[in-house]
Amino acid sequence: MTKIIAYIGLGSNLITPEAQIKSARLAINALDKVQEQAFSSLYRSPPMGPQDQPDYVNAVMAIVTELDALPLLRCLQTIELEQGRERKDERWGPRTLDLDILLYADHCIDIPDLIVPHYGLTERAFVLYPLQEIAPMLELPKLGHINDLINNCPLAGLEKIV
Ligand code: ROI
Repeated sequence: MTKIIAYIGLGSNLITPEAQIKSARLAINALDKVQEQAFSSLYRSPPMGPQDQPDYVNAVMAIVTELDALPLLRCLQTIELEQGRERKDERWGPRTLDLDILLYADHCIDIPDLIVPHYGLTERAFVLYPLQEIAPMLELPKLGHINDLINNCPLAGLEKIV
């Protein structure tokens, strides 16, 4: 199996979000056939969607992996559950941990459980800015250069956590 570079978006707005992101990073690193290549700063942003929920902490991680996209997704979903993720009916409600496959090399995937590139990517400053931090030259399949996406995406209150 060839090695693939994938980008994972991490987000949390419940139960010490910074700690959730840090322990998710450790859990992803502990996966078989996954190595961390880069990890962005942590960023804070107001919620996109319903406003009656806490601010989010977000980050983006680059990994090198020999897992196919769907097995990788299943591993990430297991980590979400281990960190207390509850699936609620409310759309875009608060969550202890959200792990999304943003990109999987230059593959375009559209199967019932998984759309890659991630469908919300171009509108989400909390994804694009940390992604640009760790991959400033990135060309995204179908979407173009990361810098062009950033130029069309206002910060919307996103702040780097120092
Ligand atoms: N808003 C922000 N700022 N960060 C997120 O990670 C995030 N995740 C979500 C929704 C509810 C869309 N809003 C978010 O899933």
